[in-house]
Amino acid sequence: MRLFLALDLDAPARACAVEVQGRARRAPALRNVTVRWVRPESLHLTLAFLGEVDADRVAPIARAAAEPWRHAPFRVELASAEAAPRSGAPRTLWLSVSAGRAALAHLHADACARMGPLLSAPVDPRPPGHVTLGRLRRAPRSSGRPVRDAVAGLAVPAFGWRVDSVVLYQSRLASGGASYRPLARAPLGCVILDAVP
Ligand code: 3AM
Repeated sequence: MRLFLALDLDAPARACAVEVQGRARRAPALRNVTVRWVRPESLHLTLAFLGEVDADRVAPIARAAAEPWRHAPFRVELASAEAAPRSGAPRTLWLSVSAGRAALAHLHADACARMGPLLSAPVDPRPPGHVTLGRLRRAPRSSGRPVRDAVAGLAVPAFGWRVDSVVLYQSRLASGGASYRPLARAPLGCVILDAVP
């Protein structure tokens, strides 16, 4: 089973991301390439991709993901849309995190420490930093410059939300795009607030 941990956007942030998707769809440079847009209900910030996991490992991973996270809730802000990678054929359109990176890196490190012992391969050590809006299908290299310029020109107003939980998702790949099924959810906020002897 293909699993990942993610942070859900709240409803207003989701609406902002959908609005950016709508403007991107109408950008002339993007009409010449095929983009598989992430459905509104599937928009998320990937905290850690856990990979393909054997069926017998799913329950312990779900139990671990359902344990409260010792991390205070924090605010994530997104600003600026980008086409990645920054050179060559563009493959992904995303919104970059502009605030909350340190908290995200910390939570990601916690997720790696919690999930690592339950997985057969290490978790990608790169801290998270974007919300994917869409994926380009076989875009030619020559589309890179116009696509990157069009996406950078979207003038995204900064928006964000308060992260207060982590969700374990199963990713199901299909020809129409991936769909994500929540398997476990746990709150942030289980912190010791004062010195405890
Ligand atoms: O939508 P984003 O980019 O946030 O890119 C995949 C997606 O994240 C990422 O996991 C999320 C759910 O599918 N992903 C897929 N395969 C991956 C891999 N091999 C991966 N991340 C790292 N390594």
